Amino acid sequence: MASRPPTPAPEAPAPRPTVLVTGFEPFGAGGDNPSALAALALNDSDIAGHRVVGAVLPTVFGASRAVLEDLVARHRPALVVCCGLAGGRAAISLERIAINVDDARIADNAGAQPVDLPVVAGAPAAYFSTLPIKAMLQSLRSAGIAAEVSQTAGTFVCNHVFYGLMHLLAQPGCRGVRGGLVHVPWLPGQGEPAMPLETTVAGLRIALACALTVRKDLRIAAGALD
Ligand code: PCA
Repeated sequence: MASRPPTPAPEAPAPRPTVLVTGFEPFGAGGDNPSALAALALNDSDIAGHRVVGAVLPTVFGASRAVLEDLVARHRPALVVCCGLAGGRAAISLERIAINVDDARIADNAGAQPVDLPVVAGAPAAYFSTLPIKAMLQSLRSAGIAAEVSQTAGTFVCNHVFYGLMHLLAQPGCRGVRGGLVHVPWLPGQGEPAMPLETTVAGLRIALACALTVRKDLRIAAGALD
């Protein structure tokens, strides 16, 4: 009997590209950190053909960057969006710039309070976000979600991680990977102004879809006078 040629084994489908979304542990006197709840809510979902890896970083200088670098090395994401809580802000805040300074008004979760130290000694004074923040602003507002461009991410752990991320993505091994930081408001009950978690999660989903699909940012005014 003529033997049939062996059927080739079906090829394993190519793994979906990933997008890394991080939040932070609670810090200071606050309870839940909405950034962590949102990152975990988005974990394993699909946005614009990408699998979301949602993770929580320690609110600790140094350790937060180490965990983030490990996540980037492990998942090789196409895009990294770090999220943090900015109590007192009324809108999803798309951060424009990370600066090379740690200046902590309160202690981090390990008790450290660095003052006027560089995030990375000898590195540039600042990095711009490589997210299309104006296009993200427009898509959030069109969806009826309060959004703004912010000109400062502060000098605490969020800026520390943002700077560390942008410094990492500037290295040759991460060419083409885009990243940035988004601050989110308090949850209802934590303080005013607040944003319900569902709105924050929906907003991040819209912002991520935009960042994954828009290559060239828009040119619309969203600056500040002070
Ligand atoms: N917000 C803090 C650190 C962790 C967080 O969620 C910040 O804005 O620096």
